[in-house]
Amino acid sequence: MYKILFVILLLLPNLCLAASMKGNGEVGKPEEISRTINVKMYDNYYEPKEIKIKKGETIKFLVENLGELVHEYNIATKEMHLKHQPEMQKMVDHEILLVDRIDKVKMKEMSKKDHAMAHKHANSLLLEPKQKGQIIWKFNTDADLEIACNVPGHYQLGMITKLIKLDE
Ligand SMILES: [Cu+2]
Repeated sequence: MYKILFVILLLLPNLCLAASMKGNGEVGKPEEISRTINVKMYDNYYEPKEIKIKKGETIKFLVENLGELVHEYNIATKEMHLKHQPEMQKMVDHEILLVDRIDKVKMKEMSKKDHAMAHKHANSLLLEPKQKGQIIWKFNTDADLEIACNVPGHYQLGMITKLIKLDE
C-alpha cells in the first residue's frame, strides 16, 4: 500500500508538468520579461501579424486598439478560441459587447449570474477603440498557440496573429 502511494507521489509532479505543457502558458512575472512587443489592433487585423516565440520566454505585450470596433487580444490554442467564441456571442446577445463599446454596468450585473460574462481572463484583453492594455505572458508550453480576436465574426475574418515556435 505504502509502495503504491510512494509511486503516485513520485509521478504527481510529472503529471502536473505534462498538463501545463499542453496549456497556453501562464501569467509572466515582470522580472522575467525578455522583450516587449507593441501591438496595434485595427478593423479587423493586428500588427504584427506574426510573432516568433522561444519556448519558456516571457513577453510583455503592449496593446492599443486603433480601430473603430471593440477587439480582443487573446493568447490561446485554436481549441480554446473556438470554445470561447460562444461566450463572446452571448455577450453580444446580452448587449454587453457592443460594436464600439463595452457596457461595463451590464457586464457587472450579468457576471453575477454568469461568470463568463465578466470576461476576466489573464490571457486576454478586450479593448474599446482608443483603449490600451497589457499582458505579461510566459510561453512555457508545447502547445501551438495563436493570438486571436473572438468578437463574433472577427476570428473568421482572420483577426489572428500567428505564433511561430523557434527551436532552441
Ligand atoms: Cu476583433
